[in-house]
Amino acid sequence: MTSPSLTLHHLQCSQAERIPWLLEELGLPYDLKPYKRAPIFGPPELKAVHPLGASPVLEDATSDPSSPLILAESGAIADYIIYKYGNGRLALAPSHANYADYLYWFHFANGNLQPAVMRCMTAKSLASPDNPRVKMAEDHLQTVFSHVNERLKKNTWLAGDEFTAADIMSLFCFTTMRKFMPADLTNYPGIVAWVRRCADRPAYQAAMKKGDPELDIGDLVNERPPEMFEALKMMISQQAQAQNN
Ligand SMILES: N[C@@H](CCC(=O)N[C@@H](CS)C(=O)NCC(=O)O)C(=O)O
Repeated sequence: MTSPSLTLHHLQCSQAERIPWLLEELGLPYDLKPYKRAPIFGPPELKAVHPLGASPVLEDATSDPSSPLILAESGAIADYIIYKYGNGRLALAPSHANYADYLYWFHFANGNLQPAVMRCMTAKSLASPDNPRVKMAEDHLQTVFSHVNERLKKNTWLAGDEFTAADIMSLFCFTTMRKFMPADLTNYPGIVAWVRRCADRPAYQAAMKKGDPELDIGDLVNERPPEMFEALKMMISQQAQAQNN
């Protein structure tokens, strides 16, 4: 097989980190094009790559360098890489006893976990802590985190005994995303132990060093939330000042 020619359009401090991690685990070559947030959302240059201006975006020039394939959506990108260049590694095959677990937890990341964190983040940014909608969003997030915690108290990895792309898809919500939505993991020891198992993997460390050298992995894996993303912290304090004036 010819060596793949892959470029990752990588928004720093974002869920885009999933894809370099996957590629490092698979030992596949790639170029990484980093983009800084401007100051909170993606910079306009990302819109030139994909209409949504969101990241990750994969550019695959392997078959046709003059007209590379452009693919967004981290789940789709992960499946594409796994099946096109990874011989199915890091996925479980239909014949595997944990096939359904793999599918469930792979899709749970973007289908349930991340929306629950986003909902909580949005509710908290729009209303005061005692607002019933904030309370509902927090309760739901607790239910979702408890569900993941129970799974990880009984299993080393989300799909069972094997590390898979389901782990890669999910980690961001418990690490880097907490720089935007400061969730405390103290009550979720199963999740914390798994987060540390993931962060100990050389492929994760290599990917973070390439894509997000400014992020402190030690800070991301604590039970207590990591330092808030600086531009968001500033925005929140400016809003608070404006309300007080
Ligand atoms: N569902 C998409 C979400 C992509 C997405 O929204 N990425 C965020 C980073 S966490 C982004 O690029 N935001 C910048 C913006 O929307 O301006 C995926 O899984 O790839």
